[in-house]
Amino acid sequence: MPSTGRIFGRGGVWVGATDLVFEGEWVWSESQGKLPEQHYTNWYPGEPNNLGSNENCLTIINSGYWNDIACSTLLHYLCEMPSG
Ligand SMILES: [Ca+2]
Ligand SMILES: [Ca+2]
Repeated sequence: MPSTGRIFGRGGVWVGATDLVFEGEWVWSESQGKLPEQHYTNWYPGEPNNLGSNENCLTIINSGYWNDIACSTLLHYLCEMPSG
């Protein structure tokens, strides 16, 4: 079984949540479900920190925790598939 570092790479992977519309209000792009009211969260301690007032997109980092980083960062991504 590969380590999460091998799966996610050094910078992590994109998943579809953002607080771009309202700072600090995280929303899944597909379902529009808000975090954490409607969904599990796993932020790294101290995150989301909106570093430089420019971190508005959610990534899963090597440890499996979540981090917010600038949406313009080039990373791999995870896709959501319909169930069934
Ligand atoms: Ca932000
Ligand atoms: Ca961050």
